[in-house]
Amino acid sequence: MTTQGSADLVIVANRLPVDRVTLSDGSRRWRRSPGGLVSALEPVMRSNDGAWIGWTGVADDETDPFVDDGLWLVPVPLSAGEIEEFYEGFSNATLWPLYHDVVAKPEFHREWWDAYVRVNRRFAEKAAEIAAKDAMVWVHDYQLQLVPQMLRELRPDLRIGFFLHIPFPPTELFGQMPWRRQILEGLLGADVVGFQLSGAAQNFVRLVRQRVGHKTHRDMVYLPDGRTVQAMAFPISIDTDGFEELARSESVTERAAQIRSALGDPELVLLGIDRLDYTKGIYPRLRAWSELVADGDFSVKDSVFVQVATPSRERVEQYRILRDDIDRLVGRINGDLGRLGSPAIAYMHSSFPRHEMAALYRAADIMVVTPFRDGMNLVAKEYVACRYDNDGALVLSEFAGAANELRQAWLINPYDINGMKDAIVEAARAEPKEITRRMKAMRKQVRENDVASWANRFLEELEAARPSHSKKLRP
Ligand code: GDG
Repeated sequence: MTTQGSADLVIVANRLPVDRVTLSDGSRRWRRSPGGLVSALEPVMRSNDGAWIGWTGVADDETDPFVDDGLWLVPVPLSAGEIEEFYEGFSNATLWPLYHDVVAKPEFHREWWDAYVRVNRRFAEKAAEIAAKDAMVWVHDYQLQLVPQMLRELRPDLRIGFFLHIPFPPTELFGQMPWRRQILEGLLGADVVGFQLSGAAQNFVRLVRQRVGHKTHRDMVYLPDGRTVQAMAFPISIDTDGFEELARSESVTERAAQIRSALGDPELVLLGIDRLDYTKGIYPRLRAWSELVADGDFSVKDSVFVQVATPSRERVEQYRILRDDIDRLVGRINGDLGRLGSPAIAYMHSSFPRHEMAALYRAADIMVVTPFRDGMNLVAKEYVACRYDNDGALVLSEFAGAANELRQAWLINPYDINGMKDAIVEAARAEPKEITRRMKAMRKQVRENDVASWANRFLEELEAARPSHSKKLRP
């Protein structure tokens, strides 16, 4: 057995919640990466000697564990070869497309799988080393599905939770995976396996019954050794108050007005914000918009579509192809339909600070979120959180997890371009009363279910998972 550490709560994720930045004087610092997850977990981590295990984002980085702003961060090194095979390969060119309905064709390579196993073992060994006796370990996402089982073997005393941020595919698609049984067994090392939606939890339980042969009942799996595993939905959310506060600030309000004036003070601003990813449905969305303009439903004189595509996974081939496709599409649409000073689409391939994101959300009359498949989609919830006047319309794909909660959005099927066009027209022509009714209901949902309540619910379930364990987290 590995020597035990002192952390009562351990988060294991592919990335640490910091980025290394080089300042103008050449010195190097860690900068906390923005994101609801870390701010939601920060309080409970501080009161429980929490530690976060993850990669620093830099190849062959051998940084020792360090404390950043009160958080204990424990780096796991990845070599350049492992980044290629484990991260870009198996995680992002095998699992990512397979789990998103095979929107792109997943590639199966045995060397990638070997790297996935090797890297997962490294994360599990690190967690085993730093977790205190009976500690809680919470493993995150598709890059680390083997960690629960590997860790369980090293440290049977731990309570282990796993949360998958992306969809879990139907049995027919998961069946393609050559290492399907190993992945299911990897996940079964956890006491609680969490998903965004209950349908995903059901897919998992069904697969365990079919492919591993364990007994199951509803959301429970019964293992031959007497242990049980619970598969449940925990829809993730955002720091709702934080977004609203930012949106209400004077500087965001000013910036939102500047954005509209920079766009030529159009009557209607539509907005899309996504990582540049083929699952996000950017292509059909822009096509729908271009047809609406070409058909004369909207004119570039008084309306514009702002599309922000944040650079993502640029070394993975499918992402390069997508970038070229979108560049070409935007160029063609603006070439055909734009006028001097009035493009049909204002396209930016760049990432922005949170402040600018909030200003964009404030500046947009209609937010258009059209993924082919998405675990949740936080952008949709962030837009809602920023619309404190109960104005603004959300057009949302029914294939985003968020559609389960944001029922009052204009729900669309991204494969149905005409349906998408109709929804955009309806949202643009809707009476203010109708817009308010819908937005109010969505705001209630997002206010009552923020990321802190998500994290607490998960940790409470994990705490309850093994009643024989007396250890409790300090609030
Ligand atoms: C995965 C799942 C699930 C984006 N561009 C910028 C920026 N962002 C922020 C957004 C939002 C986050 O990144 C993106 O989250 P999404 O949920 O929309 O999508 P994924 O990145 O695919 O996330 C997804 C999520 O995990 C959580 O479980 O919802 O389904 O795919 O918060 O605001 N933030 C800043 N600048 C940008 O340019 N500052």
